[in-house]
Amino acid sequence: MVSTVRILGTPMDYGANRRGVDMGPSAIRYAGLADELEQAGVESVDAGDLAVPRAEEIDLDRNVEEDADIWGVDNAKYLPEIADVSSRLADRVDETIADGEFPLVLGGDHSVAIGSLHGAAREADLGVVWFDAHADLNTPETSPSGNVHGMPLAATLGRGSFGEMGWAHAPRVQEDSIVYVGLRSIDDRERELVRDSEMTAFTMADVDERGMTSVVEEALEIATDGTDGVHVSFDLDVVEPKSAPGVGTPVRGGITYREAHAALETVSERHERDGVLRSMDVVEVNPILDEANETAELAAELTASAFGKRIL
Ligand code: HAR
Ligand code: MN
Ligand code: MN
Ligand code: MN
Repeated sequence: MVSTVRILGTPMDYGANRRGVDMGPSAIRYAGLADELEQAGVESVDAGDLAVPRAEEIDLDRNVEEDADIWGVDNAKYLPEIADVSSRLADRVDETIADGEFPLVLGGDHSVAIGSLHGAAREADLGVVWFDAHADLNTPETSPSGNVHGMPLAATLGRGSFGEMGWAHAPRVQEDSIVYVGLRSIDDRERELVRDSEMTAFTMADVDERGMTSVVEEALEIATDGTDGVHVSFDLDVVEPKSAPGVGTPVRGGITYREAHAALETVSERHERDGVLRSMDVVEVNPILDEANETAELAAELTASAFGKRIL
């Protein structure tokens, strides 16, 4: 069983191209996260939300033109704001682990993972299992959109201009300890980056062929090999849009409702055996794009599965 789960809401939407994902933490709480965790038999404490200034308060023209000068980087929207939130989130994650609790980060768009990973990898060599339709490996140099939620793994690995950014680059996360599950939407330049990397990628075709349980068992083997613990990053867009419509960048052909549960049940079984899980984030829930808060409900249920909730 995991130690007390500390919920760290991170209502950040600077990394996405559509507004509303900042309401993810509220939507997941409203969907009954605390009850779900109780049913899983874990204690939880809600540490509230990190303060994140609204995008409306920030002048985007300033962002695009001046940031290029200040940071030497263009094509990474809201980078100074993301740096600020990431540093504060990383501190919270690191503190949570130091206090003996388990950090559960609620996004927010996937750029929140930059802070989660940085914090969880301060005192440990960290493996990563990345559930996502997307590879999130663009650098500002390769990104077709400039949206940082397409870049968090590049940031963590210190690729491209992220190499100079200490708040982003987490040197105790090694490429060969990162495993993708569920990929199906990769940009052309990004495809080469994934192929040329030491990361392991289980695409949807691998899930079709081998089944989710076997894929996640192997993903955990790889992510635990030579590391002190594993971070699970769960982007809700890995799930088929019919079951998870409230995400900013839906891609059809995703994992089913049951496969999603099987994936996280497999994580929890492995954790019960040898305590591998160190931290987790659940991201990209956008309740505005959802008619009945279905995606947040799924996020809450899946989190409970990860922490040991079972059918019987
Ligand atoms: N690859 C595209 C880009 O870089 C879109 C990826 C972002 N979407 C996400 N992240 N939800 O997983 O812009
Ligand atoms: Mn993502
Ligand atoms: Mn995604
Ligand atoms: Mn290694």
